[in-house]
Amino acid sequence: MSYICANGKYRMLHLIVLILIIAVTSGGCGISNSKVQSKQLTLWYDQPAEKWLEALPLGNGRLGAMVFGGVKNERVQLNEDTLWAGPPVPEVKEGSLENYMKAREAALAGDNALAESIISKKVLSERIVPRSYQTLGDLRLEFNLEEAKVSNYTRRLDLETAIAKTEFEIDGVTYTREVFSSVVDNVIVVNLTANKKGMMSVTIKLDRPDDFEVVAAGRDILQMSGQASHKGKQKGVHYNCQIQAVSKGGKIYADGNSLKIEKADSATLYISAATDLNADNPYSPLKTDLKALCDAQTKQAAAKKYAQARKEHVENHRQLFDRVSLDLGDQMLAETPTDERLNAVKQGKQDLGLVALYFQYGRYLLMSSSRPGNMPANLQGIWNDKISAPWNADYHININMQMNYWVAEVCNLSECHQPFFDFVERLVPSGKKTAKELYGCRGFVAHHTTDPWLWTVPIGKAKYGMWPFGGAWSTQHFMQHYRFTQDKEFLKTRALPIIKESAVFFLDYLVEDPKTKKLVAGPASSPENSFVTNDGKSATVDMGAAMSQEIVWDTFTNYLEAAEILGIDDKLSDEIKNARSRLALPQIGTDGRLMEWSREFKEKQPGHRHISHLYGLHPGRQFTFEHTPDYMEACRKTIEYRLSHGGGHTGWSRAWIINFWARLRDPENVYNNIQALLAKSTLTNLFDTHPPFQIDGNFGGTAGIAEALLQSHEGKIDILPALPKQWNKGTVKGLVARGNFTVDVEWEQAKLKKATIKSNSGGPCTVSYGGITKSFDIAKSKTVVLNSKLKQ
Ligand code: FUC
Repeated sequence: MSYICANGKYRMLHLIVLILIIAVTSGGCGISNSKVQSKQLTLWYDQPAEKWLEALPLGNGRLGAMVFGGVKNERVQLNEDTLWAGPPVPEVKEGSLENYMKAREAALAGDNALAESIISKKVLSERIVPRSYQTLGDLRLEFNLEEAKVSNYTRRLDLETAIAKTEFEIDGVTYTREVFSSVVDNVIVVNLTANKKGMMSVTIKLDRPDDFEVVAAGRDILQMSGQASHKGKQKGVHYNCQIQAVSKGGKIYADGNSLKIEKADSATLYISAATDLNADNPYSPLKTDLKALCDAQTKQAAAKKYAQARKEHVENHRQLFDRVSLDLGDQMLAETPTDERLNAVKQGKQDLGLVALYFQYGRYLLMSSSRPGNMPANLQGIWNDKISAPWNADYHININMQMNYWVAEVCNLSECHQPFFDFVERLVPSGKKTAKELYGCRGFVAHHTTDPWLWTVPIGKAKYGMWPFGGAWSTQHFMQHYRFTQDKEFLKTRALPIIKESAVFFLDYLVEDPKTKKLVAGPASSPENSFVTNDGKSATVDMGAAMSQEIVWDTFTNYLEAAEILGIDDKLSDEIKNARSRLALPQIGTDGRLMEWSREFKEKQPGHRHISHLYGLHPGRQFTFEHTPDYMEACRKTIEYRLSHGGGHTGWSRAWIINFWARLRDPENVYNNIQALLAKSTLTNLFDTHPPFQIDGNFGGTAGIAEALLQSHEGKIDILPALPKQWNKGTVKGLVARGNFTVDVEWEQAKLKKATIKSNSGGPCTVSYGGITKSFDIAKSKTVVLNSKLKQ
């Protein structure tokens, strides 16, 4: 930027402030550090974003914005969560059932390479790409300001208010710009002010990389519309976007396809957008008049005063955001810009305040990208500036989308889980068709990925495509939601029915291994690793790969638990019990690691990013210290081996590893991998990077931090199960444990000081800490307060 000098000065200033803070917090000269506290939950920078990946994300679950904070030219990149290119989508290949059975025969006879070749040629459908989630476009604001004169520049994202604010001075005038995406008003709001009358002049434009038309509709409205496509192919949704400008003072008029505001005191822009995607039945688009809808939304919002719309937005946001707080005892660096803090971590420094900020950012991102009634968070949440995003920013369900939701329940954002449930349920009709046509099975199946067009067939290459477990893994979330909320109605009407569809699929899909007489699933891959067969060939599919068996076990166990709670004990339960007892279990290899496949094949990538065979450790609960200590040891060896061969190199993989270590109650490795996630896989706006940007690692990392502080998958509340000693003193409030308990924990010298457990449903509660386990009966809405010996 051309005002580096001014910023250079500013950097000096905050260095001095930083030294002062250190003096205050260590020496205690009595100055309040409230200014520091106000920044604890803020990402902030002293220069505008140059690249999209430096911009700051906002979202109301549906409408997303990335704010750059430019002085002369401001760009606010926009998203709407249903804006997708469209069909054709892959269909089941003709003859695939017969050929799949031939591949199975080959695999059961031990010829994995032959099975692979049949599958590749005759079972997998063609990958039809791109069919991407797309940008809605860019709001461009052009100001007649001289960048060289800027001083006191800051841009920030306050997680407590969900407002992005850019502020700077030029010639003694302070310019302030605020942007937020309102759940209450269903619009994005941009407010532009100057603290001297008549100083706010701006040209407002709207564009998109492709497929758009912009018109000024009257003197204060811009409208953009079009149909998503990829160069005229893969035609998808029709969309509409409207900007309504309101100014205080000055004049406002249309100039060609842009709006101009001149010499106003302030201005506010209200941005609405909508598409005709019919999420329940995407092949039959909505008939809504999109222009009329957007017009009504901006008009309604614009009828409110800016201050009122802002107030309502902040109140709405805080209802969810304020439920959880985390203090890791070190906030000294809150006065330092976030990018500098991250750089310091990359240099090996510790910044626990940044860890706490990252944790809350994960919660913020879920609230911003997944609110009830909307689409679930995709590979990029809702933020994407491209027409063709990496992996189409689709819904990968071989880890990524599930990882997006690991935070939802434990981090007290249960309602943000809803879009995931709605989406997975929408896959069922298509998944039943695929189960029947491709496998000759009842029930529902989905493979490694899908999108709003709800297709469920296996595509592309065997190593990722031939994997019929994406649907079943997703049903695990329904059971988790019940376990956390104790919502029996949800269990009965939504969880049990969908888990049943997956369980029934597996009853039909499993086959007896002629040698062991055990039931095995396959042929299927273990995402997305390859192995070398005993005769030196490369293959990816196997009968009874560890993850396949673990997902089947989990699905069966979830069904049986749900049925028991609901008092269902019928023939199906017996069949499932019987099948579960005959399931082949994962094995431990001669080197002590958990075997990824049914035989001790050499993996082609020993540091592979997926560590699928540890599903039973996390997010499953098949492996625990209490019941399967051997598996726990094998899991530990598996992760160590992967890490020593370059594993954890993608953000999401590192995030999963944090969760694994937390389950293995290994605080040191939790700490080291959180450091690595920040140092190696985090961008300056704290987005996770695969690379490229992929949001799963943000959510997985946040979930991992929660998992170090609280676990509840073993039928009891485990307090501080993997607390790193570096998090010496701290407090977490508002986490949720299975059984519907809200838990606050305070610790000192890395030891529990006080735990406060509130029961939201009432009933028995077992708590564990430091080798002590105690049970209590807590009435609904009542609280117990425990000390380090778990005494009340
Ligand atoms: C999975 C991973 C890739 C990537 C993609 C979107 O298939 O193997 O690393 O994250 O999803």
